[in-house]
Order: sequence, then structure tokens, then C-alpha cells
Amino acid sequence: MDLPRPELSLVPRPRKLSPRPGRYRIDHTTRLRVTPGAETAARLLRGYLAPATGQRLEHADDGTFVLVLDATLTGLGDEGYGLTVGPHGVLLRAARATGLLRGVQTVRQLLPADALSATAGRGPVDLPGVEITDVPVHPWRGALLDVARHFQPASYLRRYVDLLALHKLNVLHLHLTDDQGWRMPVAAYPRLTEVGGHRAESMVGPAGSDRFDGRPHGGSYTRAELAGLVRYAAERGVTILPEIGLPGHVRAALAAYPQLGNHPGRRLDVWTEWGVCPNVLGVGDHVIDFFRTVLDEVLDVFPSPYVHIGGDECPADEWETSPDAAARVAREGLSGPGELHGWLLARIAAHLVRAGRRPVVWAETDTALPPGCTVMSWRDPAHAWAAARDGHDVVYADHRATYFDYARASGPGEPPAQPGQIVDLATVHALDLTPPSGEPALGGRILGAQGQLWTEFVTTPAHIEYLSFPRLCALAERVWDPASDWPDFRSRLTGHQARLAALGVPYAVPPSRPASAAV
Ligand code: TNX
Repeated sequence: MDLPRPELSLVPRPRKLSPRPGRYRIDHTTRLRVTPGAETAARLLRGYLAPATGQRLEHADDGTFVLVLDATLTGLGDEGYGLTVGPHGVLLRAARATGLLRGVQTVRQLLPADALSATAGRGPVDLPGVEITDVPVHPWRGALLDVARHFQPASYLRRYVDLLALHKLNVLHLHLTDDQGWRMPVAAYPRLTEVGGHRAESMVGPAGSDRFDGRPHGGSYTRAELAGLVRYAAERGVTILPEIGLPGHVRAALAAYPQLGNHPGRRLDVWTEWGVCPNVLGVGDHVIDFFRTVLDEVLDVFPSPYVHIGGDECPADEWETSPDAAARVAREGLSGPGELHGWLLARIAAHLVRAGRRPVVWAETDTALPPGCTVMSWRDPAHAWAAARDGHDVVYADHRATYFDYARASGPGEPPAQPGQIVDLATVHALDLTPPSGEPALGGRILGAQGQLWTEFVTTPAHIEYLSFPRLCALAERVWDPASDWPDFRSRLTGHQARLAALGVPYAVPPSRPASAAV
């Protein structure tokens, strides 16, 4: 499908779209008619249209721009919507409020691209005539942002959420804790952020480089900031998935509370290096109690049905030599210290299940994952299908196609990136969630996919956006509806890039020339 009109270059591509004659003008005479239950969508729509047009778009019973929530509509699921634009009116309909929010983003994309800019013209704007019926294929369409390696203020997270919403992505996975920093405030344990939120310096270059920048890094959120972010995201139909990682990737917590470790008398600093840290949690009852308390506070702030507890890259070396670990292995009847990883995850996961939430863990090769966990497969697609066979729900996060800390192109002009691979736009667009042949039922276990932006090398919003876009556009396209082919996506992306440019996203065009100067 080659779309001649740039304003119809929607990303992700709607399931069904037919151009219609004429245009609908939004000006000072335009009124919204908002039916009960559609108020949130109307608020969001006004938030986008008012700055672009200078109009307040008040409600009127005879308004011609109509937002309808109608629970009897079938075939649209939780997130689908129907949109009709003609010269005399706009009708946006959905069976659920979230569907209306998705439709509002389509209206936003149908505006002239420069209406998305902060300095938009404040005059009448036209929407092109169109008929759309749109429903996503996958319910989990996400992006991970690592705010542990490099902190970003909550104000920036709001902008990122809004950019996700523009692409109908619905999960922001916030990686809140790691060896290099703890960003989540916990009233019961204030040292987690007071001590664990700051490090003396950062390694420069990849893991093991042994070069450091010699300046401090740090930051943490307040509870009010996070609660505000959750609300802001919910208004856009985006869920914030919090991640509190354990039993590895906890060096910042160990710096704050050494009694959580395997050598309680030893003082550790918040890690200044990259890579896999050898220090992991101890396995005493007090450690489990501590993290139950931490997670209870996390649950208070984040209403997400899913809560991520990490589980990746946990070396067992400290457990191999710890008498406490040996005692735990004996008491629990485990085969050896290697099994403590799964044992500890299962204790913490069970706590979340008791609280009515669904634990999410990273898939590792050798750990039996606790039943009831949703699994993020990152090392190998085979792990996704193995987890699905074991009855886990799965979020696809394969590093070869979804790690946006890898460079998006080769060449000396690219900004610093995780070495090892290139994840170019075509690779992301080739993301394939089709189950192995002969096992179609496994497809039902695949919730969707998400892009990962780890930030060892990424310090600024401009750099975050350079690495995120347009690769997240391709990811959004694949999880919303994988039917589009590459030439079709590329031709729509050209029109879509004008929107990203209007929003100030740097270098959303795949580079054909050096880009490092901008980042
Ligand atoms: C692996 S993916 C990690 C992260 C790193 C990333 C760098 C995962 C679950 N763990 O801690 O930041 O590689 O690409």
C-alpha cells in the first residue's frame, strides 16, 4: 500500500484504512460532543489540539467532533477504535476508554505535522477524510528505559511516555535499580536512595575498559514524582512497569545496606563499572523480609498488574563460599548454590502473587523460573518458546532485535554504543513473533515485545531519543500489526518523520551521514 498523502502515513499502520473525500476543519466554531466515559480521551485530545489550534474545543450537545464510548461495540477489544473523518464531522468510537485513547493518537497523527510542534501556528487545522478500523494484535507493546545507569528527571520521563503513546505503545518498563544506582524512594529504607542513588564516577567505554570519567553521577525520584508519572501515563493509556532487580545487579543496595550481602561486614561502594557485578544478595530471611517491604512500597506507587523483579546475570560465586548460603541449601534441600537464584526469585515472586500482582523475570539459561512468572526472553528467542512451553506468558525482548543500546548503524559518526552488534531499522522491523512450526498454540503465550534502552553509554535525552527513534517506530509497527512489509513501512516512515521532527526528536531519520555532533 503506497499512501500518497503524507498525513495518512500513520505509524503503526492501522488495520483497515480507506481515504475518504474532503477534509474536516478544526477552528473556533468546532465543538466536541463527549459521551459518558469518553471524558479522559476528550481531555487528552484537547491537550493536543488546543495548543495547535488556539481553540478550547468545548463540549456541545450538537458538536460535530464526536467521541463515543459504546460497550456494545464488538470486535474492537480493549484497545481498538473506529474513526471516521468527513467534511461535516468526526466520529471516534471504541468499546473501552483505552481504545479511545489510541484513536486520539491517530487523530494527532492525522494533523498537519507542524501542528505537533511546541510552536504550532494556533490557527485552523484540517484533518483528512478517512475511515479507519484499528485493533492491535499484541497486548504488550513496550519500551524499557534504564534510569539506573544514568538518571533522567521525571519531567523527561513524561516526554518519553508521550512519545510512546504517539506510537500506541502501552508499557514503559522503568529499570529503577541496578549496581550503579537505586532510583526508587523507599520510606522504610532511606539509605537506598541517599547512599545507593549516587556513585563517585562512571566507567568510560565498554565493560572492563578501566577508564573513568572522574565525576559523580546520581539522582532519585520522589514518591510524588513517580505517582504523578503513573497518572500522566495512565491518561495516555500507558502502564508504568517498575523493575526492582534482584538477586544480582544489587550493588547499589549493598552499598546502602551491607547486611543484605554475603559479607555483611564489608563496605562496598555503588558500582562505578559496567558489566556483570560479582556481588549479589545474601539468602537470609532478613533479606527476603527487606525486599518484601521494598516491594510493598513499590506496589503502593505503581498500580501496574505486572511488577518486574529482575533475575538476570546473577553469578553464584559468592554463594559458593558462603556458610550461610550452604546452610540455606541444606535447609531447603536444594542441589547446590546455583539453585539459590531460582529459590530466592520464587520467594519474592510469591509475595507479589499474594498481593494480587504478576511477577515478571528475565529469562536466564539455567534457572527454573517460578511458576506464575511472566518471562522476558532477552538472550535467545529459543528461551521465549521454551518458557511458553512451560506455561509462562512471555514478552519478547531478544537483544539481537530489540536492544537499542546497540548502535543503529555502523560508522565512526555514530555515538558511543554497546559494542558487539548493530541493530538497524530493518532488523527491528523483521522482528518475528510467529511460534515455531507445529506449535501454533504457543503463540497465545506471547504477550508482545518491547525495546530495551540500557543506558551505560547514554546520558542525555537527545541521545535517548536518537537511539529510540525510529527504531521504536518499527517495533511499534510489528507489535500493533505485523502485516506491513518493509517497503510499505519505509514509505510511511518518511511521512511520520515530519511528526518526530516537529516534536523535536533528534535525527529520527536513519543516518546516512555522521550524527555524533547532535547527540
Ligand atoms: C544485559 S538484559 C543486561 C543489562 C545490560 C545490557 C547491555 C539484561 C537483562 N541485563 O544489565 O545493561 O545487557 O546490553
